[in-house]
Amino acid sequence: MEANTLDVCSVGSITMQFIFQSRLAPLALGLVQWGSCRVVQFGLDLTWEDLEIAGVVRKTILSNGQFPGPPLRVKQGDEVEFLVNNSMPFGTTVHFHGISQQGTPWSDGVPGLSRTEIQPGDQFLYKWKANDYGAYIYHAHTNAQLIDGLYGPIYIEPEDSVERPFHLISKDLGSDELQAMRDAEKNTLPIILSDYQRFTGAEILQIEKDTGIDSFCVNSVLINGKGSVICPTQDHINAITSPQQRNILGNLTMTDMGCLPPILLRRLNPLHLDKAPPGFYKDCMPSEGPMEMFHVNSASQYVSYDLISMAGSLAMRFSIDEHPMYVYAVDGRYVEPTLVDALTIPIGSRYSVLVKLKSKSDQHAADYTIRVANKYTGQIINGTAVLSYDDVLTQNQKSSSRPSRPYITETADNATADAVFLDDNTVVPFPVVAPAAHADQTFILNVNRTNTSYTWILGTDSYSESNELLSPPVLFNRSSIPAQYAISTMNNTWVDLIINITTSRQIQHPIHKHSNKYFVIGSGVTPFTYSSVDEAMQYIPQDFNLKNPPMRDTFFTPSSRTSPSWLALRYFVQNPGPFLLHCHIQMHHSGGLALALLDGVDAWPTDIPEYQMPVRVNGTN
Ligand SMILES: *[C@@H]1O[C@H](CO)[C@@H](O)[C@H](O)[C@H]1NC(C)=O
Ligand SMILES: *[C@@H]1O[C@H](CO)[C@@H](O)[C@H](O)[C@H]1NC(C)=O
Ligand SMILES: *[C@@H]1O[C@H](CO)[C@@H](O)[C@H](O)[C@H]1NC(C)=O
Ligand SMILES: *[C@@H]1O[C@H](CO)[C@@H](O)[C@H](O)[C@H]1NC(C)=O
Ligand SMILES: *[C@@H]1O[C@H](CO)[C@@H](O)[C@H](O)[C@H]1NC(C)=O
Ligand SMILES: *[C@@H]1O[C@H](CO)[C@@H](O)[C@H](O)[C@H]1NC(C)=O
Ligand SMILES: *[C@@H]1O[C@H](CO)[C@@H](O)[C@H](O)[C@H]1NC(C)=O
Ligand SMILES: *[C@@H]1O[C@H](CO)[C@@H](O)[C@H](O)[C@H]1NC(C)=O
Ligand SMILES: *[C@@H]1O[C@H](CO)[C@@H](O)[C@H](O)[C@H]1NC(C)=O
Ligand SMILES: [Cu+2]
Repeated sequence: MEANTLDVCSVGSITMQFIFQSRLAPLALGLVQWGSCRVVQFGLDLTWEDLEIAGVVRKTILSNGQFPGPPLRVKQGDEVEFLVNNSMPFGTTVHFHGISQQGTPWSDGVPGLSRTEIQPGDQFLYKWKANDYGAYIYHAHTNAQLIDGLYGPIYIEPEDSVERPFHLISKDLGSDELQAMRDAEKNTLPIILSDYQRFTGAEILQIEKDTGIDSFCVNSVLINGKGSVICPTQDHINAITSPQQRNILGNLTMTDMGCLPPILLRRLNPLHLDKAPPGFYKDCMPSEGPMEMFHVNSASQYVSYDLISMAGSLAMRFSIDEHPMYVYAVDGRYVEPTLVDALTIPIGSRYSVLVKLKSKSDQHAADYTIRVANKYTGQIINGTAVLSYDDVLTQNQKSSSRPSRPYITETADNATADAVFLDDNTVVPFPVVAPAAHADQTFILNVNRTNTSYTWILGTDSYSESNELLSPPVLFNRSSIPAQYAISTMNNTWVDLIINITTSRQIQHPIHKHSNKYFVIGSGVTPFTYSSVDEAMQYIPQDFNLKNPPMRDTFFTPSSRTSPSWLALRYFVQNPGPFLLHCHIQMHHSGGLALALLDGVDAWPTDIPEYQMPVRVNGTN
């Protein structure tokens, strides 16, 4: 990072006013242009208010009065100044998911590691550089506040010099069509998939303790914050219950919310079913909310969407009826485009897709249904939105047209024999970057439940809630975190993390790493009984890919349906500081499936800028 540029940027920004942007003023960004360096200023005022979502009124975190939060759009190379004004009655932090925070570990937003919570009435200025292009997301990182609604999309427009992969789609693409793809990318739109519960994060944590029941059952699937609570009949639920679910259920049935009954958790701890409030895993209460609509026009030929999962619990499978998608970027990095009909989004991942639009004469449906369905075994639930062409079909043409044809069913299965699903393991980055052939250090991190249905370990212990309260945070005192919750690495080295799923029947965990991305160099559905990747490669070389592995910040562990399994991640330590590795299922994270990576301990920053301290709005600090 060029210090000069940084200095100029800081000087340039001093006179700027932060703009607290809302949908009403979408172009109002605080912006300073200074030579080649832009400083983008963005303000988020957080409030805790009643909001109706999917027809249910509940306390929700609003960002500048909105849910989900407003989009942040910057250019690669920009300096971002992100001011959070906490007008809520409790502390909070904001994390920038997927942003590497190269040289700015204090802006990573993990309480206890990078900073303390922003107290009610305080402000905090996060500063980071948009080194990498692509789709990201900001979200709360304190307690279970993510599921209370604090999240919003980030898009970093690539520099012009970055090569796009669109020409790989076909040799026959004309320059018109390539230009249409470039234009679509420039106007890319976020589609945030999430799930909704009628209880707040804090309430859910309490219900888990009171009942002994792990929370995995939700009330609604949201698309850009919109959806409904639908209660199918028990007969319908029974009819679509899968053979795999039946196998687990024995003579029981899925609940009226489509969930596995928690009674199956009895072997882990005593349950107090009577303490579960209605709507926690059963007693479905239907309610209606708005449905999200995406308007397109065939004249633009292509449209681009950034598909983002900010679910708390579900694995979202996504498709648009009769519209295959070219997946061209994953987790904010280009890939060789792959044409698919549907894909599954691990919580926290981003998939950028180009969708070829139908010409007017090819539009045989009035509207095309966008389908999102949960792929995890624990619950049958789905949500829908609409892709609607603005080309003026007459009302007559619209009403005589047929419904659109699905690729996926409401249980996330293929609806046709030839529907193509994305295979994450075969996605090739563009351009390919190969990791080092050998790692300097290997950590085998066991994943297992502990003694209750809602507590987990990653490594040797269950990451304690009290680690969020460490003060000063670990960045300022490395010894403040007890040894069992952290591993240490040296700067400028290669590290292997083997996520060892030690028991069968765990759901696929979306494993997220803060700071820079990892290479997904291997996975397998057998027990990992080796001491390193080098050793494993002597026995099971077919389970590894060091040539062109996916580069991700979030990736599913492989299925452990019938046997323990494992996932091998290799990363380069280049950004000294404390960063979290964790499962992005909110209740697994809260239940301890997390570990602090003390990266580059030989080169930790000592000169931490003053702006990391909270700013008091009405005080002197
Ligand atoms: C910041 O928060 C304070 C109190 O928490 C509030 O009075 C003020 O209006 C907020 N500022 C903005 C710009 O929203
Ligand atoms: C269901 O199966 C369990 C044992 O698996 C048995 O104890 C119970 O009686 C059965 N219930 C019914 C209604 O058949
Ligand atoms: C789920 O899918 C079914 C079948 O396509 C549909 O009838 C229902 O409306 C969908 N649910 C939601 C909430 O969109
Ligand atoms: C889904 O795919 C499977 C295997 O590929 C196939 O056997 C099945 O018939 C397909 N389902 C439908 C509805 O076509
Ligand atoms: C996983 O956890 C269960 C329940 O606490 C325990 O019985 C089992 O021994 C653990 N397995 C491993 C491989 O650690
Ligand atoms: C689980 O273990 C922890 C620590 O060993 C203990 O504090 C807790 O009471 C145990 N919970 C149950 C339900 O046994
Ligand atoms: C750092 O934390 C350790 C462990 O809590 C404590 O003993 C030590 O005094 C702390 N150092 C400073 C400078 O605060
Ligand atoms: C990884 O998990 C397997 C069970 O799947 C276990 O046999 C093995 O000992 C574990 N590896 C380590 C290093 O703990
Ligand atoms: C850490 O290592 C990276 C990669 O080699 C290097 O660019 C960086 O300057 C190092 N950081 C420090 C503080 O030495
Ligand atoms: Cu998990």
